[in-house]
Amino acid sequence: MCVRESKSFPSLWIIFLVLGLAQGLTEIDSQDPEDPEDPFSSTDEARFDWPWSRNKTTKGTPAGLNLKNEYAQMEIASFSDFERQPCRRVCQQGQSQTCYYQLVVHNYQRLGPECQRCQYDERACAAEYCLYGDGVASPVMAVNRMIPGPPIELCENDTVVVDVLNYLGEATTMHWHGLNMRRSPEMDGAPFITQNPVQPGEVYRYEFLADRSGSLWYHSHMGWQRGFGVAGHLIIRQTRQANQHAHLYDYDLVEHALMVQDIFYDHELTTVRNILINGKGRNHLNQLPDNDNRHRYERLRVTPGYRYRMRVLLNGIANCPVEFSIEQHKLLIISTDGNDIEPVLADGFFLTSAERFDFVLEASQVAKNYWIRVRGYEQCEDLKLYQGAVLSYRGATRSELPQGNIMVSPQSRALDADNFLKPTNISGQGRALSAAPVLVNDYRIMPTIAAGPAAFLRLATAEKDNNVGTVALRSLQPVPWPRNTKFRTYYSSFSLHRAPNGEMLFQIDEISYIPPGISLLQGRHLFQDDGYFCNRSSLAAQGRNCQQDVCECLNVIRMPAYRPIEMVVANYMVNTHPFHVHGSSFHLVGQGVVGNMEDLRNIQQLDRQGLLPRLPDHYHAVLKDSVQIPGLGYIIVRFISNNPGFWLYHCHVEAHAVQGMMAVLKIGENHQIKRIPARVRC
Ligand SMILES: *[C@@H]1O[C@H](CO)[C@@H](O)[C@H](O)[C@H]1NC(C)=O
Ligand SMILES: *[C@@H]1O[C@H](CO)[C@@H](O)[C@H](O)[C@H]1NC(C)=O
Ligand SMILES: *[C@@H]1O[C@H](CO)[C@@H](O)[C@H](O)[C@H]1NC(C)=O
Ligand SMILES: *[C@@H]1O[C@H](CO)[C@@H](O)[C@H](O)[C@H]1NC(C)=O
Ligand SMILES: [Cu+2]
Repeated sequence: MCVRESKSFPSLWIIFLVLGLAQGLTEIDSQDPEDPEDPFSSTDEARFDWPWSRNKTTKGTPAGLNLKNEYAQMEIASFSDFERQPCRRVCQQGQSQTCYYQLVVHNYQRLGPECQRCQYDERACAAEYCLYGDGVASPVMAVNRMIPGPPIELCENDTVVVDVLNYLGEATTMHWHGLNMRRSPEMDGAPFITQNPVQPGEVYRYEFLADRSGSLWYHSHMGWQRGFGVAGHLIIRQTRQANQHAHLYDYDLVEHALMVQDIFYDHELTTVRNILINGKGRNHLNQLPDNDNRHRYERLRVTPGYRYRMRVLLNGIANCPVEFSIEQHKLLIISTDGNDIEPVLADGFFLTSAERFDFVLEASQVAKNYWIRVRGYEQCEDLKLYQGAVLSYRGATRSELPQGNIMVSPQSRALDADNFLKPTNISGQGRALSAAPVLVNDYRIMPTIAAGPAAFLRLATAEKDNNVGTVALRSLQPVPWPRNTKFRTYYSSFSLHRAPNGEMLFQIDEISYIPPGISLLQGRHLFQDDGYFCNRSSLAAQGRNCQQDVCECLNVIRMPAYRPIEMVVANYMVNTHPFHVHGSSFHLVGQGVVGNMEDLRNIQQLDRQGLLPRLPDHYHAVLKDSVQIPGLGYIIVRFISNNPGFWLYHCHVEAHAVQGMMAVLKIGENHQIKRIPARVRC
């Protein structure tokens, strides 16, 4: 009998990989930017029908690919960047496809031997799979020799089949951030929750329906792998008719998708070293001016007169939220976390780890090169980290960099400019949100502002500037629950506990998370009596005082299925945390700063006093999957628990999650959760 979650792959794969590398080298896309396939020479007729620049999808389409096992016979060129993947197409109603990908996750080197030519010739960098980074050599983990990993582009309703080949020396899983895996909870990629990790030398097949559109992403959910490079874009497009923002832009190019990420050197995890944009950026250690030609920046090219949809995601590892802006350009923000919003014209926006914003840029300025600017906050602000990329107009000198430095003054924050989209109170920042209760160091001193819906409406026009808080964004769709719905409220907390031995423990509900030994989804019959689980109330019932003791266990919060659920999540810490749950997107109906809470009873007390206002239903509260909890503040999120299963709930700062800031939402009873058949492969 052989019952296995994943199958080993023979050493043949290694040969394939080597062949693939060789082929990749001979097939280098030596496309000159000026050749006839140049995106920027596309004619006006093509402009609406074909949103992508490099129209090559007709080549290399495998014919008659019916049997799933035939996937493995596919051309090994698919190891690379999926540029010719047949699912990369203009989406048409009713023409869904099955899309196959191979993601090889492997150890690699930033500024490795592939980078020899790149040091002298910028164009050589991409072609030879050189990961130039900031020009500092370091071991990394890549996907198909790329960081970020190859973008996956497909259409809503496509079936996605991804073989993840684990060439690392450690176990891995892949999470599809933004997909709720309603039909296939076992494909969520949460280690020991929805699957057992994929061991080194094994291949695991993920298979799921792309049942929504938007800017999503994939990333490893094991340890720090996401921070070393195992992450990429997952872009799911709609038909033009279904796309409510289609009229706002002319192009939607994958080369305008940016991943911002903070990095470490040499797997040394105590200090953030730099922020990169699509894996590139200035090296701040060498003291060269920002516009010195020896720096390698990501370059986004645009043609004057056109409007471009751009997608930005923050793969944040340390506690390093960032602000994003483009010199001399306004950004029309149209979507967040893959969900369309009423457009907001802004000078920039602010991202916490895992958040995404899509915006439209109109190439309406003088044709030259402009800085795309990213500035780090919290830990990255302490280290004065910032990064640039280049917005390069057709007609500007191609090899040149914008004049001047990336930041006009590294000390002055763009946040102080008008019209910035930002979350409530970036820690340490004074005037983020005028409507929230004023920060005080003692929770009993309460603000005098009126609570209630009116308070929120003032967000959009805060007294001194026009900054808009994330909570003030409006979804295009109304909320999915009827009027006057009664929500069941769960109070939860993010906190830091100093253990008697001095160890700092990051916690949810004052519990440090310990993963189970058997994946909960598959092994749930083994946990029938719940004796293996804990939560805040079960520990309290046992007389445990988690404010004094160190509570470390498998924190499972039970929620009934198919009910309106509300979570009020308080942050006892001064620094912010990105909140993320798997299995459900949520509507953000409240976000604010209240001061030092220290105990969940205090936030419950504030709520009873009506001091934690919720947006009214008619507001169309924004739909998200990741959001920042302000320092000494809270968020209120709502969703319908219509996806029974075991779903991770955690901080999206890796350093915090790894140290215990994680819990599980068990939605529904065992019998309501999908039975997961064992996958037998002999
Ligand atoms: C791209 O390919 C599609 C489908 O083959 C074709 O209809 C379209 O004209 C092509 N566009 C360009 C700009 O070549
Ligand atoms: C996907 O399926 C949904 C529901 O069946 C439908 O409304 C939508 O138009 C489909 N999208 C595409 C691109 O076919
Ligand atoms: C935001 O937080 C900082 C420190 O946590 C505080 O000094 C500041 O006053 C707060 N701002 C608001 C508007 O509450
Ligand atoms: C806490 O755990 C106990 C025992 O497992 C369980 O009965 C209870 O429903 C849990 N409470 C919550 C809110 O999850
Ligand atoms: Cu955190």
